Parts: sequence; C-alpha cells; structure tokens
Amino acid sequence: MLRWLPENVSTFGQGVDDLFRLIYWITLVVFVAVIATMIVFLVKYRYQAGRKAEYIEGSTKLEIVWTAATTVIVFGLAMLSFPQWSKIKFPSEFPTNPDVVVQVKGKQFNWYMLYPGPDGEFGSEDDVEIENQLHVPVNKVVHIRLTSEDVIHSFFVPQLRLKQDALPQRFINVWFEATKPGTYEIPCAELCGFGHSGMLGYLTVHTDEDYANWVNQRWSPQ
Ligand SMILES: [Cu+2]
Repeated sequence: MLRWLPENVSTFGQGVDDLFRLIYWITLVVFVAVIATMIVFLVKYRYQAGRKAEYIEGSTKLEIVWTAATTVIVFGLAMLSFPQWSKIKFPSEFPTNPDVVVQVKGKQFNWYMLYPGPDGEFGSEDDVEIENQLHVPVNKVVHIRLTSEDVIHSFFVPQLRLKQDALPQRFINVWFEATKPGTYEIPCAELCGFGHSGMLGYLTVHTDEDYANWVNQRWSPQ
C-alpha cells in the first residue's frame, strides 16, 4: 500500500514519508496482533457443554504494560514528528531569503496567485494576478503567503507533502523547495462549498531557464 504514495518532489518530503511508513508499520503490527488474539480467544473460549463461566478481576500487571507501551509509542512518535512539523510549519524555521514569494488566495472556487511583479512589492500597481496557475523555479526556496477571501480552503500539493488551511482575514506562511520540474495538481482539501470538488489549480515547476522565460512573458522585470 505504501507504493500508492504520490511521487515526492519536495526537499522535506522524505522526512514526512519516513514518519508515515513508521506509523504505518506500527499500526499494522498492532492491528495483526489484536485480530490474531481475538481469533485465538474466539476459538479457545467458544461454547462447550458443561463448561462454567469463570469470574476474574482483570490483571493490573497487563494494564500497566499496555498503558506504558502505548505511552512510549505515542511520545516517541511525537518526538520524531516535532522536528518535521517545525521545519515545515514554523516560519522561524523556514529557509531565509526565498527566491520567489507568491500570495495564494482561495476564493470559491479558484486559487488566485499574486506575484509582486517587477518591483518585488505586494500591493503595488505592477502586481500580477493569475488564476489557478502557480509557476516556480526548480530547486529554489518558495514562500507562499496563504489567505482566503471567503471561507476556509486548504492548499494541498500531494507531491510536495504540503497541506495548509487558508483562512479569511489571515495570512499563513508556508514554504517549499521543489526538486523536479513538472506539473502538479493543487486540489482544495477543505470542503468549501458547492463547487469544492472542481476547485483545482496547477503548480508548474520550471527549470531556471523556463522560469525566466515565463516571467518575461508575464511581466518584464527591471
Ligand atoms: Cu476551496
């Protein structure tokens, strides 16, 4: 089933996938153990003529063991997850000096990408807005200022292992560095209304040269 994961083209994707695999295997082992025990007990303690029910009080030792084991697993996963989470989600941990900064706004039912244009400043006359198309260069740090105009949307690029809710009246920063040129889908991952299932943008990761060409076609930097 792990083969079903989409291709990873993000610098932090491997860490996410490693955690996913670890949790998957732990869950699988526990699942098999629980089901096997249940089947053994079903057979072993099935009805037999003349056998009387036995009244037991439970086992304190067993309860301590499985509570402790569960606690160790959950805390262990939390310790392993925290560095990944902070790397992806905490702005203080983002790589500084992004090569590209884009504002992405969700609005029923499209993504609106706003580039600062030649002057590199948002909110000026030369800003460039593009519908449902996010273009970035490969192997470069991209910062996204994520927001929404109406309801809660969720910016999701499976191949980047990146998902973040977009909230109205608020800017949330995320980042990524794509490692492979190509086109990837940006579905909205939050049920946001009637047209939610059709809310789909595209991320195009370009080589440096292609990205420069694209920028030149869209606006001419000074
Ligand atoms: Cu949406």
